[in-house]
Amino acid sequence: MSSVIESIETLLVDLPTIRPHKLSMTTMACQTMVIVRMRHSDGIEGLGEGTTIGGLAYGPESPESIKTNIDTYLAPLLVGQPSGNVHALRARLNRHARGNAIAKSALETALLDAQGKRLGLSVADLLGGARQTHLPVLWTLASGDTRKDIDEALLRLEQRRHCDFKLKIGANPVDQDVRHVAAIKEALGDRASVRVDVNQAWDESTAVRGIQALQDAGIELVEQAIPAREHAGLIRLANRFNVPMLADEAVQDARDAIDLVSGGFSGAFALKIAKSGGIQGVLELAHVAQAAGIGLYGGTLLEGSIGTAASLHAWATLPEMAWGTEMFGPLLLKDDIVAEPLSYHEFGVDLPQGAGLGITLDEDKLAHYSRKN
Ligand code: MUC
Ligand code: MG
Repeated sequence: MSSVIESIETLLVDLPTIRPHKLSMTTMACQTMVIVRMRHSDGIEGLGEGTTIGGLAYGPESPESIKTNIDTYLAPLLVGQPSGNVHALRARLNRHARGNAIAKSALETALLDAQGKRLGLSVADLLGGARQTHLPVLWTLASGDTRKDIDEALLRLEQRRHCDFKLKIGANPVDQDVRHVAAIKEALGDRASVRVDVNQAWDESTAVRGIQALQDAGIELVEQAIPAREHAGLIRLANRFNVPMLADEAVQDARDAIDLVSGGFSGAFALKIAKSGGIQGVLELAHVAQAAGIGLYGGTLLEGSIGTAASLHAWATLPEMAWGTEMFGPLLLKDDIVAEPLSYHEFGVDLPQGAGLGITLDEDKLAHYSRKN
């Protein structure tokens, strides 16, 4: 008899970060992941992860809402259903539940992990095959201190772990942020690509002033300078400057991609499985971008190893991305809940091998870091 989904367990897992991570809207000292354990009647377990940044600071889903909404609304739509048809199960979730992209992404990851294990294929193979097995990974400098950020970047370069750096700005007055960025770019020179992420903190006129100064300082990419919903403003900024604009919060899914492209956006799109409700949704977005000649960037919501591995399987199926990836989430955390951490070396990360995601839980660590109530 074919397999059915038997149970779906969700766990809130709190892991401390290696240093405070300062973004325009919050400072993180800890990351909370929602880990999904989906058990099937053929004995296979699928793993998934739904993770956001800073409670409700980044978007409308918090770790607690992700867990509650899976437990109360989404899991009952899946339990008892045949295990193997991920397309049908995704459609069922979308038919009965609106929004909740991160929760849906966690569930779809668990479905794909289980299906891969069932068929003896990696998730990338399940999606048609990997075109890359070692993906470039950038590092985000966000200690909040210029000297510390420079030292951190120099160390990463020396370790050959990262040669592209993203600076989180927008929390301070624009002139102060620009001085901080320019000092880091000057210290690193041609050894590294330096980009910034403003996380929506500026209005358009501040953005015009800030981006002009960042462009003059040699910054290579400006991510989400203005609020997510201001598509017309983002298009104006992209047309005004030579330095490319990277749309992040503005482009959640293929629909946003079509709006931006048809409005004349030139620049790049940050992909995140969490924004698009999972791997299938993010690949739809990627394919729109590819058809429109928009460059891609493999983004993270600072997921741990499970969410990062899921993203890597998706990115691996695409041609090399114009702006690489930022799949460094596990490196920002003091510890891990998987038996074999992802392998970071030579300025990138290896696509995990093995069936499904290629990830095995460390049960002791999972129990240790799981929230008890
Ligand atoms: C974002 O907005 O890009 C990615 C790296 C990082 O430090 O924060 C994220 C989210
Ligand atoms: Mg961003």
